[in-house]
Amino acid sequence: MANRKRPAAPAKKAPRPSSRSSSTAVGGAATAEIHQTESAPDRRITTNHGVPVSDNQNSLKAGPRGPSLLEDFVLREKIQHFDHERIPERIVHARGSAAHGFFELTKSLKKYTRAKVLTDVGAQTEVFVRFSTVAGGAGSVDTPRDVRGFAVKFYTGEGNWDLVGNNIPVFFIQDAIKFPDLIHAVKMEADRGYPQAASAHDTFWDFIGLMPESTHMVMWAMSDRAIPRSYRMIEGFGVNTFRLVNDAGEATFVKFHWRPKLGTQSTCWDEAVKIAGADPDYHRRDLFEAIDAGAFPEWEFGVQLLSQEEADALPFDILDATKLIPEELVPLQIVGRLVLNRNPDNFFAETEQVAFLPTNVPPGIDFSEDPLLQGRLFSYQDTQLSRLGTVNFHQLPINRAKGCPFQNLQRDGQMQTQVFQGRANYEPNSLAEAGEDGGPREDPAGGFTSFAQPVSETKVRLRAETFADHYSHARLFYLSQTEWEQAHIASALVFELSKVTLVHVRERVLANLQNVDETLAVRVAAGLNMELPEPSEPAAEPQDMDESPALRIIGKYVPTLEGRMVGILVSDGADGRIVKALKKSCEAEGATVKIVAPKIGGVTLADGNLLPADGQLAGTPSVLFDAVALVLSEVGCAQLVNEGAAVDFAFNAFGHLKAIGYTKEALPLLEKAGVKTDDFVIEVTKEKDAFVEKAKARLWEREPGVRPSNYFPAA
Ligand code: HDE
Repeated sequence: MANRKRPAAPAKKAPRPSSRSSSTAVGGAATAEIHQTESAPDRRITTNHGVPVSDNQNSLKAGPRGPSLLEDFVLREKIQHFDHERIPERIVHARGSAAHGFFELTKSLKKYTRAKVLTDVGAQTEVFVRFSTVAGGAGSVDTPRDVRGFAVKFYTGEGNWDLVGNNIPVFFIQDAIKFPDLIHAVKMEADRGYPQAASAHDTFWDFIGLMPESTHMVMWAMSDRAIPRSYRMIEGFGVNTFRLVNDAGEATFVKFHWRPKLGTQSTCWDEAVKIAGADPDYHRRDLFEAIDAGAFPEWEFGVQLLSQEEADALPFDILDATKLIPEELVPLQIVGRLVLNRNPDNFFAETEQVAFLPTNVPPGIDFSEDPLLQGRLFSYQDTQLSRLGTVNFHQLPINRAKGCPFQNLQRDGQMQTQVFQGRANYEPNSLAEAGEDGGPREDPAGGFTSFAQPVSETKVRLRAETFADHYSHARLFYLSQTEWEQAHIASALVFELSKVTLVHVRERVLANLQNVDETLAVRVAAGLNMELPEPSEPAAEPQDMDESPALRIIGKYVPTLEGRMVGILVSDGADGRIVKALKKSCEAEGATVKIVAPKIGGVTLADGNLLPADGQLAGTPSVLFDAVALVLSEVGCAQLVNEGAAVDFAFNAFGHLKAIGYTKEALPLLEKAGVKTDDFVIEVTKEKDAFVEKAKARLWEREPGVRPSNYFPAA
């Protein structure tokens, strides 16, 4: 036969060849040998309509070298289905990762709500949680400077409750009508199609400068909150103000919070940029691997509760999503916990098709009049129709209500999967009187009711006077930060504005920043080497508020190795006893330890044993670890001293303020990398494991020495 070319050799563990002769083509002609698998009758491939498929390797052709035949329904169906595999990605929050788990209530909120998910202490409610970035497309990297979505679907016994929040408690805009403008401005620019997943460009900062209400959120977006270390280490916030409504119909305002058990932790900006190259799936992999290894991420669930009177007494409007309620004014009460303990089985079916709707609330949880929230109440249902293509998207397994079968008289529509019985598709009906099933009915007592908020106003297109203060909370946030965090905000602003080509846009932002804090504006102007323009005229004079330490990360940082990753760089001839001791003590503190070696096959230790590597040096840089140790032999170090990846390994770990453990043989490499000895650069021996304590934190005091520009001029 003409075509005798063999396909690639099957993998080692290839299944047995088919019992059907693989050298007999359709029509009986001999053809190339193919790799086929034999199937049990109940595991055989069929078409989508159930016809068993005999050959999944060859299309139907007029002879082995002839044209393909139109009648090959097996080929056509397979290719056509493939052609339609993608659905429109989310217009925002396109890139995300998700997991299953449960929510458990630890303290009843019965006084405030009749929602059982918040009153039944000890009860576990199934959840599906999707984390995301906002600006980039579905295929973008995990570590840009961006807000992170934190969307939780609670499958409660009274219907799904979707708490669709972010890792930042406020938002850029006050009114939903500005959302398309905001998103157009931040996404890639319309003519050139870049930058992807980056706010550092003209149109974003143009919009921000012209929308002073965005200043508070900008402070957060420029802070380290926007470059998290892991999805497992972000806080979550419901952002908008909601209401809880109790059995008596009384309402209490509520803000929802998630607090990570592993502590809130971020990366350095330089590190985040390098991680994007080293592992674009950094957060996705981190979440998946942690859950896979049984290290289930956990959050505390907290609420801030306040009555109408307490809300009225605050010097800002709780309906304005650009404001937060400082915990020092209204304390956070921890009332539950969230545990993620199962990875999705299928990314598309679950993570991609999950549809969150802020309108999904069980009886006892209600909305506020926040004009941003009000717009969201329309948007999400609408976007699901365009993304998932049918009003029946709620029937997809990941979206379907669980533990409370839904029933109503809505019928038909594309992709209807329910097969309804009987004639009752309307009500009222009296079919029951004839012995037929009359269908479900409304439940005035148990059903969802809206809080009876009195409304009697003139129709207007106006922003409330109480929304006019755009700077007090931005100032509160900035001044509540530690000096390190303030420096990071200033340098993030310098970085972003340095990518802005329009000088007048930079000037406008500088003019606005002066209403936040004069020293911040001076620093940013110095970083841009620009004159500080006149301050802009604020719509309302900014007020000084009491600092809120709860808004810091560094101040709240939990020193722990729990959920962290330690990398040990080894060379041939290294002392295996030190590696073993280090590994043991780091793992005892909850860390995952990875061995990095010049070659993936590993190294031969001083005692002659082979130590296999988890990562090869060039592909496993130190940015992927929270702390590193260099356990080298003299010869090994001499080889690595001229290896760029090894020098970068040490240089970056130092620059990213991490603890570095070293054997004295590794000193020449540290020297080459410009690593200076400080409290966090410590010798490791088989007896000394002081490194482990240091590995739990970063040495912020090192930063002015490695990135002095962040600290100039001093505040
Ligand atoms: Fe969203 N947002 N949003 N958003 N949002 C969407 O719905 C929208 C806002 C948030 O993992 C979309 O299913 C409007 C605030 C998250 O699937 C869309 C406004 C907060 C996710 C939409 C906002 C969020 C979305 C796109 C201003 C924090 C991802 C895809 C009025 C509380 C959910 C989708 C997931 C997704 C609209 C503002 C959080 C277009 C109109 C404020 C976490 O409907």
